[in-house]
Amino acid sequence: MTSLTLALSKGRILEDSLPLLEKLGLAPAGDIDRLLRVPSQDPNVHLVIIRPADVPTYVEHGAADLGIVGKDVLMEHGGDALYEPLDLGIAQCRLSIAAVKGSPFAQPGPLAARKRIRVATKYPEITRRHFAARGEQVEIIKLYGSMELAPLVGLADLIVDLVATGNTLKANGLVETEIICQVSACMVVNKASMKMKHAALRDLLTRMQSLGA
Ligand code: PRT
Ligand code: MG
Repeated sequence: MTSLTLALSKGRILEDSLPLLEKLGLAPAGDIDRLLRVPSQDPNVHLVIIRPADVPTYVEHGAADLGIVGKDVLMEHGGDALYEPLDLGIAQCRLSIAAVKGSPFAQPGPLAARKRIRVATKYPEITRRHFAARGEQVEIIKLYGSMELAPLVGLADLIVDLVATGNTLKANGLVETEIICQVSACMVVNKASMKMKHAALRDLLTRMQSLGA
């Protein structure tokens, strides 16, 4: 039997992935809080549990045959080297622009009249592409988390961040001014694996699809 390695995004995507893995008979057969590599209930499928941002890299290099990753992470990474066969519909949110409520930056629309807009984000590539597509040049301030804080302390005029319920923005006195894109977790597959392990991968992807993913 062909053996497969599936890379899972640690954190909230992992939580949303577990019920799906359960249904597929691929639930972790080991302590996922401690182990980085665990067998699954299927002896032919191993799981690796890694930082979300590392999943595209593992799959691209063939260290994992396939992986579950947020579209936000995939878009930021650049997904050309991977097959993206399935939207799993889990870990849904959206990537949005937000500003301090009542500030001049809270008005939707072009930024043309304003000078050197500073945008704080964990997603510099997506942000750059988004504004560049509209012919707007912005100064991008790369952060690794808690983007909501940046406009409150004068580090940035806008943020580009994930929004689910909107509660975090609201609690911090911020308003969403524009949705860049909808985000959910998807399955990505290594291109060489897709050829070499075609039958095993097809079978797995078909089973996933039949679960309504
Ligand atoms: O630890 P590391 O830095 O590697 O990753 P991480 O901390 O970003 O991982 P984690 O566990 O937070 O998972 C992130 C992934 O989950 C993202 O890449 C998305 O694909 C997905 N996801 C889905 C979300 C959300 N929903 C989400 N709401 N990731 C983050 N949020 C945050 C958002 O950044 C904001 O701070 O939740 C807050 C907003 O939520 P609401 O409900 O208040 O709007
Ligand atoms: Mg984290």
